[in-house]
Amino acid sequence: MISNQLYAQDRPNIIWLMAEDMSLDLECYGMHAVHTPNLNLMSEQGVLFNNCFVTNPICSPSRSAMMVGTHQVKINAHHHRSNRDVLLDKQYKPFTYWLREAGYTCILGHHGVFDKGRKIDVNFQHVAVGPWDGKEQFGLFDKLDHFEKEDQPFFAQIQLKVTHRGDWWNEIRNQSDHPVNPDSVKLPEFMADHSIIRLDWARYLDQVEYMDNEVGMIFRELEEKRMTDNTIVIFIADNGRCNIWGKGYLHDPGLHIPLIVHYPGGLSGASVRNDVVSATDITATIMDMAGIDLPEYMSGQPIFNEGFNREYVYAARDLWDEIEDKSRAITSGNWKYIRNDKPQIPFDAGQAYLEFYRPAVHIMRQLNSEGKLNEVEKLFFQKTKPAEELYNLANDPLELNNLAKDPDYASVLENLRNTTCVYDEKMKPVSDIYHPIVPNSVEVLEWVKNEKPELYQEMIEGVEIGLKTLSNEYRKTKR
Ligand SMILES: [Ca+2]
Repeated sequence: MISNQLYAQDRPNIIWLMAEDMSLDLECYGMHAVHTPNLNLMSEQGVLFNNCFVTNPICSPSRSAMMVGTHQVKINAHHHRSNRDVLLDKQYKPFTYWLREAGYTCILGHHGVFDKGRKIDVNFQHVAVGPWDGKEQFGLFDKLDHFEKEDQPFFAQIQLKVTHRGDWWNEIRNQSDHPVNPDSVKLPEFMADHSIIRLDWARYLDQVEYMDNEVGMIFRELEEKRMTDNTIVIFIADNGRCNIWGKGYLHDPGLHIPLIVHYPGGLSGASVRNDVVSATDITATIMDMAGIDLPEYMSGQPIFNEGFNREYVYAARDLWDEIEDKSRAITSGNWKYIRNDKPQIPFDAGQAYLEFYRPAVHIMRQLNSEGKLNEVEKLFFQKTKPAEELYNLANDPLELNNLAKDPDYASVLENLRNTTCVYDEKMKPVSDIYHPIVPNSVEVLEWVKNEKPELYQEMIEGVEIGLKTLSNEYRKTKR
């Protein structure tokens, strides 16, 4: 342990910045109408990845996989917010355990970012701060909110939560010196061009700009503390944007995330990589950069090693609140295959939580009922899901043309279908313990419908009425 700590002094600090619920919606990835000067600079001086994907399109399963560096299905952490009272199977450890063993101080959050950035959200027994033995002690980090010289080498995981939908979005937009003009945004083709949808998109980009500013603040702090050269900064998201086909879906707006790595002391800048990377590879990369041998169980691989050779990212959608779905996908960056084991659950499943947070769905549902959506806009509102989906991402990046039934692509389909089965086998859960949680969003939605019909009507008309405040109010009525 002592020798590790001595050796550790030469090791780089590592900061992992994780934006919430964001797709490749940055200026440096070509998004229109948004200005992200700090992330632009980070990518100019660092390495930008064009094909990074999470292993589940929502928070907790995705974060569980990243925390262990192993696919969430394999470690039985794939059901959203479930199994929080279940121990991580003893063969696995959170990667912060290994970092601490190697002499790193592990820090969660930052005092200067929105809401302090302390979200963990993993589906096994854990606490934020304290030691870990996996039996009686479940601490993932050593301290909160500040990285200092005496913490070196340190690992800091900072959540940039502002981009997550919440009651603060209007306030952030109102405070902005340069609110994004709804007329300047460019909506993806699968969304209806409607003033409320444009405004909602602009509001989202306002949060992205706020978040970019937070990234700039972290870099300034590194500069002031003279840590820039020996600190690796990694920027990533935990899942895609909370909008149509995004968060919750195995389509690219749900799975495809930004990844930028900045390390002036060790990586040459201004480079772009197009090979396919899994979010679990980031975990492996951090351990590798900290000089730690990777445990056998890790499904992630270090992305800067010569031997890095990922062909596919395997992703899964399972329980999310009251929707017990099961779908699996693989992507090579050029091709995407999705197998929907429960095709009877439609894409627009009426999930209570999303009713509160997807203005575009309400608007487009209404337009659909009036027969006003075009063919690609209508896809989201199919009565059932196709059992299989196949997309040629090179020609069809928006995944509008399902080729699964096209005989010309039968062999591609067959190959990807079989490869998915290989992954199903490889990532088989280590146990079948299943302790699902029942969210109260279903009851709150019913209550709003019955007790606050005017507010409910506003929601249907595209106003994001939010869940948190209403949920608190509802709880009081139950006392
Ligand atoms: Ca998230």
